[in-house]
Amino acid sequence: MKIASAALALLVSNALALPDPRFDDKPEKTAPVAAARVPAAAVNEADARVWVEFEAPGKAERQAAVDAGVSIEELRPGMAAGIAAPQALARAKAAGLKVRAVVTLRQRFGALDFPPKDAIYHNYGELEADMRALAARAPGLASVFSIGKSTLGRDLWAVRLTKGASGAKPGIVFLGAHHAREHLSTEVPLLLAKHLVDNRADPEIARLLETRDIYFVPMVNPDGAEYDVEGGKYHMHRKNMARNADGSTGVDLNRNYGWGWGGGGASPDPGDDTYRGPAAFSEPESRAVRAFVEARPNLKILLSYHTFSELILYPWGGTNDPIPDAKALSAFKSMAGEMAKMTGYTPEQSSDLYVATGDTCDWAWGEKGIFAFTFELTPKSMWDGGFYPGAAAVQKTFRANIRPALYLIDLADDPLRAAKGGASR
Ligand code: 0X9
Ligand code: ZN
Repeated sequence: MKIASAALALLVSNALALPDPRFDDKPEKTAPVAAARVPAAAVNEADARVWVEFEAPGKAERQAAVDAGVSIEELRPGMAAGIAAPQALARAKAAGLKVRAVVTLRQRFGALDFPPKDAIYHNYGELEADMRALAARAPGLASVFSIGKSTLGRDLWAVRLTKGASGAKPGIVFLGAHHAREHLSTEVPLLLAKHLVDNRADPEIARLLETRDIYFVPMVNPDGAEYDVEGGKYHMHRKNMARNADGSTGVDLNRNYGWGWGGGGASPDPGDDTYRGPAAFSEPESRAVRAFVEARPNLKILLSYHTFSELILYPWGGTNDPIPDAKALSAFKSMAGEMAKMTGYTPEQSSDLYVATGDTCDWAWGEKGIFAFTFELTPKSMWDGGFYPGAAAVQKTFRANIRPALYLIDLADDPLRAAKGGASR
């Protein structure tokens, strides 16, 4: 699509945009189906990024790589590996990293393809259809609305589950797909929303639906997610589809939030996979999440799903310091520990993985006092499928994540309860 017609389509779709949803005490009205379609993503086809493996006996080496602009994807004993633009690789080498292997992404991953073997995963259109179907079969409980527009003008769809008036109810939000290629992170919140609706007669779920205000935004980065499966091939794309000043594509939305923005582990180089953007909240997607959160002061807990590595992370991620509030820290640790027992995932402070500034959870906790977690879902490693673990991973990962989700929804009335020894009643 030529620029002029793409811009026109964007204007048309923006003209049809709904007003920002405001916090109120009634279920959202499900948004009408928009007439305009968004333009197909246009991107430079040449991909110069490489897969790089280097010695990493400790966190210092991981941090040096992240600071050089490498996006770390794989940890093995004494080693780490990830994706680097050519300039990030050069910086990593200059920083003294002992590089053991460098191969092109295509050499490393081959020609991966989404459909038909992975057709169970939802693309953007299927996601919207399923969310609408969910709202249609649960009137008075489920509603679908847009929290804003993506860079290319796609609606950022949310589903809200709550029974009856909701103004005073404590809230929780589950986010997916800040990172384009992390498709499982869309499936889990979508399937969780369906699970709650389909099991609304279950006494425990009925109680939560009556007493909590529950939101799901399964695809925060629809432009990137759509591009990642464009043409029936996986593109290993992480960022959104912003066109950067130097002609490169994309901002890392999990480096674009406004708490500690611009510090370590978030690249200033637009070509890097961890590019933080030209300013905090420069991107419509992160701004939409901010506006959504700010309009709902009842939100007490946020869970941002990512893949992969099977980790449960809590703030801070932008500094090695622990959060200063000892009681809150004890609650974070206890919640992460409980959910680790339920899933087999590893609980740790985000920065134990590596220090990276501008992520969703540091902002949500630092700015808003929301108990915010990052889940790195299955698989455990690149050898088990990495970002593309196949169809079988969907149900398995969703099932593993039901109990932690219910646990957090329950705790939303008072997350500090966790510090006092658990959420059981
Ligand atoms: O780097 C990220 O954004 C997350 N990992 S991912 O492989 N999904 O990209 C981890 C974020 C954890 N937060 C910090 N370390 N700040
Ligand atoms: Zn991620």
